[in-house]
Amino acid sequence: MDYITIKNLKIFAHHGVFAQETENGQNFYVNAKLYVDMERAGATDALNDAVNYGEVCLFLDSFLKEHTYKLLEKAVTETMQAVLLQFPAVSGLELELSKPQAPIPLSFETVSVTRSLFWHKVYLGIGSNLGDKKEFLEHAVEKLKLDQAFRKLRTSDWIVTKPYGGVEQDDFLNGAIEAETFLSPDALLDKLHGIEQEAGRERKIHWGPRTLDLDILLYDHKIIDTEKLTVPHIDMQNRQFVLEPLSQLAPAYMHPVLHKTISQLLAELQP
Ligand code: A4P
Ligand code: MG
Repeated sequence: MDYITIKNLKIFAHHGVFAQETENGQNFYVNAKLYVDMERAGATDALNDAVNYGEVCLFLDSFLKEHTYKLLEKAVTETMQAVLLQFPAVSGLELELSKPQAPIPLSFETVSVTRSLFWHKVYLGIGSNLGDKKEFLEHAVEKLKLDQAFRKLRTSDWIVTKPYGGVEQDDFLNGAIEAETFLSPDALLDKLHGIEQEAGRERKIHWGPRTLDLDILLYDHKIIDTEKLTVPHIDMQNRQFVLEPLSQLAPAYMHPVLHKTISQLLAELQP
């Protein structure tokens, strides 16, 4: 993967836990690795096709000067998000913030915190079978669109589907959503639960009626199996109401466990 490196960019700023640090300020140093596809810039030699590293340095300088954080961890996290939002061609970055004058009464060269943040491709399943179903789906999509943790959002058609899973209930309206997010899988799940709750979702009957259901179908090509989260969604290959809309958005996407494309899985499911 192509990347730009920035080494030891010196920035005078006011981050720290102690009053004298936020009042007097001190020097910080930034090391950054910015992942950028350079295919085009490498061919055209045009600055317009490149991420201007001068602009990135100026942005880092003003962002870290304008804000004051107690912790390096928080400063790094907020700065990484700001860079991703300010420079859309940066697909991810690693950022180290170091503080050589940290108030430690010992001899040391520097202390630093390093984190990384990337845009991830995600596919979500969405469904409703209570009340104004279309309104619930569209309101959820609006919420995601307004949230800066998501970009490049696309939706499938909404399709009417018969209830799956043996609980007698009203027909569903289902769809799929494609987006990029910088949220981790757990943070994404929490965000989706928040949107479900706002839609008045009550968790009563397993597989029962719901105003809004948002599931994570795919997260990059990651395989996750924790108590809270199974990705790819554990039952997606058996669900026409998932595969049909998903195949509109990502027919060639390879299921990382079953090693079949979404189109193949849909074809195998259809009678
Ligand atoms: N969880 C684990 N993996 C995931 C994931 N990939 N995405 C955990 C989302 N959640 C995941 O889900 C229970 C817990 O699953 C979550 O707290 C999370 O930690 P839930 O949404 O609270 O409960 P639920 O929806 O009742 O159960 P479940 O198993 O999620 O049901 P599904 O799979 O969502 O299915 N028929 C049609 N035609 N259309 C539908 O949309 N939906 C269902 C519900 C049944 N029949 C349907 C439809
Ligand atoms: Mg669910």
